[in-house]
Amino acid sequence: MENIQYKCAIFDLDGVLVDTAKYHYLAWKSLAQELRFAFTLQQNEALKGVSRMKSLELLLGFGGLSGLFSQEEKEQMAEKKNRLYVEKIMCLKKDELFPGVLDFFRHLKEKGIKIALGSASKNAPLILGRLEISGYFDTIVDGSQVSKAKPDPEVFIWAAQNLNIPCESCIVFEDSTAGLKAAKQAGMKAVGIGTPKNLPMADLVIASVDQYIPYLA
Ligand code: B16
Ligand code: MG
Repeated sequence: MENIQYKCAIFDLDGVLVDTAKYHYLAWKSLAQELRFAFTLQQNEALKGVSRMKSLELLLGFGGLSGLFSQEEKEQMAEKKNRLYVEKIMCLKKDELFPGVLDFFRHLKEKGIKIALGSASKNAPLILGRLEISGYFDTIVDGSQVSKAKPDPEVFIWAAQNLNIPCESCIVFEDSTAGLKAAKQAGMKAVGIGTPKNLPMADLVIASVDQYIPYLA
């Protein structure tokens, strides 16, 4: 991967800055239990980076319950799952921020590279507040501000536009397939956080964001 000086680093939230996927999983699992089917950690992988309503559709599919509920019933289920999830993230501690994140943010600030959030989560502001990192961001775009969920590039394009930076000068850090596709569609560099086997479409895969420090020009 070339050593370009990007002007903006856009971060996904869940799975890149903090492991909230485990709390999403527990909340969806409770809902599945109420509906009397088992929901596995492996199935939860498919929900990463996916919007709340799309996640519910996938969950109902895993339980063989697709097409059985009205829109109103599904909205009630999604609300219930969110209440369970919010209960859990209200207790999130700032030491749950992944190691190396603050170090990387400081390197970006030193280089004059803007920091943006591009998350599908409507709970992003609450999570950033709990982690005490809201002040690092030059712009925050979350699930409450976009009309099209990842893999649509809207969330990342908004972040770039808010900062008046061309898409090709942005680099995205993402842990999900949907998010990496969105970054590529936006014409941005897509760095996967995880393992190369799971993220084949990434331009580069690293285990944590601070491993990108040596690539900063
Ligand atoms: P909420 P990200 C995504 O966040 C999560 O990965 C995904 O599991 C979740 O369903 C989605 O946010 C919506 O979250 O229900 O809190 O609005 O990875 O894009 O930061
Ligand atoms: Mg994510």
